[in-house]
Order: sequence, then structure tokens, then C-alpha cells
Amino acid sequence: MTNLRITGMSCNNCVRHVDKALRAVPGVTAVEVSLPDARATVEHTDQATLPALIAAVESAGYEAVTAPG
Ligand SMILES: [Cu+2]
Repeated sequence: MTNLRITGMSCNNCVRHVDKALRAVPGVTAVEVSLPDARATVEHTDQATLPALIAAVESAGYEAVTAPG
């Protein structure tokens, strides 16, 4: 499981974009995105690497860094 701090989300459309981008990464099994917490919690296998998760968020137009649990 990986927690990401997401920068750039301002509404529920942003949440959907981030959610969709993360779910498209091979190995991701579950995603929970919180707008008020600016956070995404991602359940995934080893197939989904941290750089792949971050790249997916960036390709959707947002910034991501790892966040503590
Ligand atoms: Cu938005």
C-alpha cells in the first residue's frame, strides 16, 4: 500500500481524474482519493512501482509525492 500526497486537486472532477489514472496502472487493485486530505491511498502489487504511480498522477495533470501512512 502506498500513500500519495496529491497537489493540484480542486474539485471532485480532479478526484475522478486521479482515481482513474491510478486505477489504470498495472498492479493497482484499489484506490481511495481524498480531496480534503489531498491524498490518495493505493493498494497494489509489486507490479505497480512508486515511479509508475507518480507518473500516472502527473500524466493526469497533478503532482504526487509519497506521504507518511
Ligand atoms: Cu477539479
